[in-house]
Amino acid sequence: MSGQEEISARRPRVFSGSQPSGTLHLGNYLGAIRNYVAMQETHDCIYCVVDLHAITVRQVRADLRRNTIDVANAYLAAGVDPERSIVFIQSHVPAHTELMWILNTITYMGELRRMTQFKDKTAGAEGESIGVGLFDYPVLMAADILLYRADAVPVGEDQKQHVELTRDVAERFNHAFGKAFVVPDPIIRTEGGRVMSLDDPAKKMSKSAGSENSYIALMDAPDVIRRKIRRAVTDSGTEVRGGPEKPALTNLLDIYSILSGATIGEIERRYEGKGYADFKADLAEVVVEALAPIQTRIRELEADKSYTLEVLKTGAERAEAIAERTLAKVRERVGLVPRP
Ligand code: ATP
Ligand code: LTN
Repeated sequence: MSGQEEISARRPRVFSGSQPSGTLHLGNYLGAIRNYVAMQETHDCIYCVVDLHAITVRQVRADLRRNTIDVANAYLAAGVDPERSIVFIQSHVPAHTELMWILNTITYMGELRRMTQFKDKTAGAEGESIGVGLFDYPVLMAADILLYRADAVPVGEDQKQHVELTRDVAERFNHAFGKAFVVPDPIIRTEGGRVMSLDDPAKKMSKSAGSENSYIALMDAPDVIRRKIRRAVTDSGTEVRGGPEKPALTNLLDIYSILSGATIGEIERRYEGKGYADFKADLAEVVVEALAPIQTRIRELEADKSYTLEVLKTGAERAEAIAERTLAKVRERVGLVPRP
């Protein structure tokens, strides 16, 4: 073990990932990436661009390539520090798919069939033409997390069920074969854990579903952000006051609150006697200002592509060293003969 690893072994470990399946949006930032950055203060962090998850839905080759680098750039621009954290691309470390195979043998069809994301993504599709990868998606995610013996997994609310499945599979393996895995905890912020779509507050903000007006992309220009927020649906009434009967406004208040640091109550008081239009105009400026430094940094990273590639190369090497150690133990536990 190197000196550096000995020191870092004292801190709990974090693993998380985002898919390069489209443009990252404000929901990804508030629900996940913001927490990736914060957790570097207390944890050893490993952040992955999960390209093998993205291909469970058909991707255009050139877009997948670009989106993969874009997600890495977004991590770095938001404040993930490659001196402290490991940043890498999932497909660069083959241990993920190898562990997935082994975990497949102890995961139940019934468990996977109950996953909400699977049900959502296959709603209306004929069973005969649904890809096996979409079904098996949570097992690859379990492999991602368990390979690094992660204690904590920062994700948005929608991924909680997958982390719970990961816990079940880890416990099942440890019980059946002897301890090899750490059972991880999901870390979900109440604030920002579920940012809703701008045109339908019943759906989460998403990059793969819904129209362009339903989300704010990390790289949206200021005028685009202003237009999208102006057009965002609001509830009936005129008062700027949140609550369960006003899901659309509550979502906008949440975004305002997280990005400005003001409480919902403070914001409501600020807009007493004013209408939605004033509130939305100010919210747009809050979002524009919050994203500006990230956008600037992303543009810098795009101008010098070699930096990100170097980070990803080093990241894959460091990740692989950890992953291979876990995998060796798993092989031994299962009874696979070590390669001479
Ligand atoms: P899609 O948006 O296309 O459904 P996704 O965003 O769920 O895909 P990822 O890019 O892998 O897929 O998600 C990255 C992280 O962002 C995950 O931790 C996920 O839980 C979180 N996340 C995604 N959408 C939201 C949202 N609307 N609010 C909060 N967090 C979100
Ligand atoms: N399924 C996750 C992405 C993901 C992930 C992971 C998150 C893949 N592997 C491991 C945390 C830990 C999603 O957000 N759609």
